[in-house]
Formats: sequence, structure tokens, C-alpha cells
Amino acid sequence: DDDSVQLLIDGMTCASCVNKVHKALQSVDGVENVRVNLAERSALVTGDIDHDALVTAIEKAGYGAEIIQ
Ligand code: 9UX
Repeated sequence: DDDSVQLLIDGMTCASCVNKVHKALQSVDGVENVRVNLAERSALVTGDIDHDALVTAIEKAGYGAEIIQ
């Protein structure tokens, strides 16, 4: 089922960070849409997703992540 997950990202400070986080999230199986907000340090991901896989992908890219909802 399609699902929507909001994450709080730690360590994202510039536009290139946003691109890295965006690519990391986009590469996770089942992800359909990704929006990363630098000012809010958040990401909104939709798709048929394993939530923990999103956190793992962000961590592998070098950032911290926590699921907000
Ligand atoms: Mo910007 Mo982010 O110069 O990991 S790429 S701080």
C-alpha cells in the first residue's frame, strides 16, 4: 500500500546535503515521491515503503534520521 512517512534529518546543512539525502531516499525500494526541506530539516516520502529502510539509507549517506510520523 502507498504510505507517507515524515522524517527528521540530522546534519543536513546545505543544498548539496539536500541532494544527497534526496538521492538516498529515492534509491530505496518502493519509494515514489521524495520532498526534502532544508529549513525544517525534514523529509516527506511516499510510496510502498519499509520505514526502517529509509532511516538506514539516510544513515548510510552520512546523516541522522528519525521517523516523525
Ligand atoms: Mo554542504 Mo552537506 O558544503 O553533507 S554537502 S554541508
